[in-house]
Amino acid sequence: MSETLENLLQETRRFEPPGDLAADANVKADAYEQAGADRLAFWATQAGRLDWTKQWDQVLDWSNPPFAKWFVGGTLNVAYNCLDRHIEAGRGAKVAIHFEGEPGDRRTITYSDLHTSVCRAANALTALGIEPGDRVAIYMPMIPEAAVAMLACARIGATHSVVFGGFSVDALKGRIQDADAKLVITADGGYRRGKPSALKPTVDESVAECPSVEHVLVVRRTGEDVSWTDGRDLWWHEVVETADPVHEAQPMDAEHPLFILYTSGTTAKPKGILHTTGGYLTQVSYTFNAVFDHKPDTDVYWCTADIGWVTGHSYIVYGPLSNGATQVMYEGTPDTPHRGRFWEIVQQYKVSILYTAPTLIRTMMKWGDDIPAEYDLSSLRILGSVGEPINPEAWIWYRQTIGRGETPVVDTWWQTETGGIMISPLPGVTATKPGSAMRPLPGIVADVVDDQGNSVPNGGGGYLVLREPWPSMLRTIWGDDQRFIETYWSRFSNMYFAGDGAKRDEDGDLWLLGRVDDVMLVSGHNISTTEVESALVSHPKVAESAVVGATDPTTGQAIVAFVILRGAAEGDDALLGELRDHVAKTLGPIAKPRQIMLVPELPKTRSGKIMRRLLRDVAERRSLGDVTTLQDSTVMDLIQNGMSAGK
Ligand code: 6R9
Repeated sequence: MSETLENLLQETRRFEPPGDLAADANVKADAYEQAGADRLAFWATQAGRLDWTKQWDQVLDWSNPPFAKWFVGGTLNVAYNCLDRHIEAGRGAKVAIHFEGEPGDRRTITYSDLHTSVCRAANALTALGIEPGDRVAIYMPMIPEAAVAMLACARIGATHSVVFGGFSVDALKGRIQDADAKLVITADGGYRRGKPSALKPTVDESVAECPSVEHVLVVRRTGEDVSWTDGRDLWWHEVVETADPVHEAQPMDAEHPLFILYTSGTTAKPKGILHTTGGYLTQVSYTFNAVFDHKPDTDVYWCTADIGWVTGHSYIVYGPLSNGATQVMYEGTPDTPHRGRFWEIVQQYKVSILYTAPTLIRTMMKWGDDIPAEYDLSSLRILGSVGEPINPEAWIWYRQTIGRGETPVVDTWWQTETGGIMISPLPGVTATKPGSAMRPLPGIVADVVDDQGNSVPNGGGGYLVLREPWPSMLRTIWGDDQRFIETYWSRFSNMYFAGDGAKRDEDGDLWLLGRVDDVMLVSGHNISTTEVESALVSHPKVAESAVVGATDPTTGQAIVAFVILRGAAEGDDALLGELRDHVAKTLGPIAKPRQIMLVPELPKTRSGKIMRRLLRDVAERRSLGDVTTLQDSTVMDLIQNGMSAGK
């Protein structure tokens, strides 16, 4: 990219925190001052929220950048911090997880129950020969045993590698091999879209080519028949549920590897992002408390992510449990058996903090306001968003329709690599702007820089970078330090390159503009896909859109937009003209799409991010590239057959 990104979108709406929430907030404005005055002392204070078996000697060792060590010399156990200490404080009877299976089965799991399960699993894993530092692959549906498996690994110092349960044989095999996992923990299957969806056959096929795997531990969830390899395969209910429920958590070094999580990357080999123990838990625990203003005695929290993504690791397992939260865990899809399922769950459990993704918010918008209107959502007091830029109109819809026009919306920017939330409003402090993630959290130093790595002034756009190390930062790419340096630390010297475009507005607040690879270059102007998409979504008839730059003989690239209409809206040539004009009016004539295509669906990754690469193939009339990470592989047929194009 030769120039900085254009900033086109003007958004002037502001939402102050509710007075009572601000008065009673866990974190107040002075946190920014404290962290600004002494960042390392600030993080040391946050580390003090955890129980350490040995105090650290040094907060940060940055003598060999970019390889950071946090809380050097300290020891602690992550599972102890998520379980035992709550029980020791008399809160063992508190509900940790309200599990809601897709078929409607329910389980209420207290902290004591979860502790017992994790201790049994820890003993079982040890009996299977798993030792500290060994890798364990976890390939599971969204059931409590997934969290139990992760915590059991943490308890004995094994490094887990969770692979999303929707991934294919090749993806699972590659990840098991890259990490040399000794054990795979899986289930016969889980429930998706109203029926059982098998997992064990994928494991069988993968493990056939993974000589490092000694055992496969299988949870019985669906009860469907599975093929069985004697000696290798073991049932969870035979091995774990009969194991000794007493287990003493072992102290781990602060830098002991806690988990590896692979980021898919668009083309290249997946990167095994390595997270360690003390710094990771410090940051996810603090940010859960700060960003969601979590009150352990009254809040019920629900994060709709899958445990296979970093959001599930940090904000279903480690953040909430280290804070002693009560949370909902839901196994299935949002429209099974009906499109009100999410809101029914909010009503049923009186969820007060909801954390979900823009893709789901836009889907709910598309389904129409009358669905959430059927449920009592008055328990909600904080709404979170993560995963993609949230369009201002989707943000407003979330606040108005789900949050009664009262609840703060926290748009949280972070990555698998950052481990925890980095940029976000604080709900009791920040006057929010729809579509902006606002400011780096206390203790985080982010910036927007130009091509040369110079900070852009307010009103400018460029690349998002992190200027100082942070506790939950990735430590390396598993087995590939060189790639770690090249990917994140070589674009600019002494800065972490996040790969996202951003702008800083006149007030100094940050707006994320999507991956820099997606930026379009139109007649010499860099235009962000996010801004054009947001302009389209601000039209009352548009539910969702994805924008790409297609090669164009005159302008270099031209803007091609794919649009899903809201509810019952009818698409005709007049509407397409109106939408193009609407973008031109909102952002300026340079951003007017050359072409808009109405589509029934958009291609998304399994974590809900739009795959613009495939849409570029459509726009440029090429055959499609790799579609294996698509959530639904039939979507591209739908798009190519059901497209009505307008000029
Ligand atoms: C947590 C997660 C990371 C990428 C990141 C960015 C996008 C995430 C965002 C956001 C704008 C937000 N992203 N949150 N963009 N606003 N609030 O999603 O991790 O799967 O590794 O994806 O997601 O592009 O670089 P991961």
